[in-house]
Amino acid sequence: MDRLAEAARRVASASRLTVLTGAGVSAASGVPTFRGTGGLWRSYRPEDLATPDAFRRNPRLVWEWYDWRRQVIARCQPNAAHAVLARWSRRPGFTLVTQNVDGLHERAGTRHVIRFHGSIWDLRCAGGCGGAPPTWHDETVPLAVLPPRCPACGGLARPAVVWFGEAIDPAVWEQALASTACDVFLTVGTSAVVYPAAALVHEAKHRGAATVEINLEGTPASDVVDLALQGPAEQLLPAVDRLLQTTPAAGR
Ligand code: BJW
Ligand code: ZN
Repeated sequence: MDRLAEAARRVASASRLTVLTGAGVSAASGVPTFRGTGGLWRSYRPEDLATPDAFRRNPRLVWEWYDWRRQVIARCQPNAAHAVLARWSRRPGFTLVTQNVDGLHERAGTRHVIRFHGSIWDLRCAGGCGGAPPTWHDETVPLAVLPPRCPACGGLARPAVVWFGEAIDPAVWEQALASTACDVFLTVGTSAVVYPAAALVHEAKHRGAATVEINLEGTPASDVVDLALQGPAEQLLPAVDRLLQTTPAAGR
């Protein structure tokens, strides 16, 4: 059986399907990935900007990066990969864990989304003053003032995202971990190098899930999963979805 048919067979027979996505899912929408061609902004690596230290040193520089990304994302539309996952999210037992902060899964209508690294559209008080809501939503592009300020204390606001060295929100971590108790765990468009997100596929396998990867190229996860498919998510997911229509099914 070819790999696409095998993926379709596994997805069709899963009562509990969990999908982990990364930046590659949004690449066809025009959202730059972090690593690889076009992954750099003004020659900074994400590891140099997405950190509390970088923000302490130069909040304006970090906010310029986020403001630029917000402007890019605001012009992007969900692609065929997002659309397939949105359709699958109507199945009972479906969970989507995304490392992406762009909100494109939600814009495609996906249900049961766990935002592992937060949202680029949410802000919070960098000083944690307690006077403002824990996070607030702001889709203004470009932002009127850089860096933006906390409405309660006037101190710096920051993106409500998870930076290197920061812990995943414990409630989010619990939900993501619970989602690894599934029949099929599908990882799509992630380089699988950033932890703890990259640990989820190992956990799913440990718990007995069949594991499948869709990615343009091989990743550290490719050696772990039961089935690895190489190619663009925006083509392979629709191809799997089309095969599902003809695969004797469970759970659809
Ligand atoms: C396509 C495609 C197409 C393209 N179709 N595919 C050494 C070992 C292990 C861990 C560590 C270590 N040293 C440090 C750490 C910890 C660190 C870490 O993992 N670092 C690694 C880089 C080594 N992790 C952390 O710090 C985490 N926190 C933590 O560990 O806390 C501990 C703690 C506990 C208790 C208290 C306190 C602390 C936090 C990690 C946060 C990551 N944050 C970011 C930024 C989020 C906000 C923002 O967006 O600005 O998350 S970094 C960035 O990487 C972002 C992404 O979500 C994440 C993953 O990237 P992703 O999605 O995989 O993108 P790419 O670009 O890497 O890959 C795209 C892939 O798509 C490629 O493979 C392409 O081939 C493919 N592709 N087009 C299909 N069309
Ligand atoms: Zn404040």
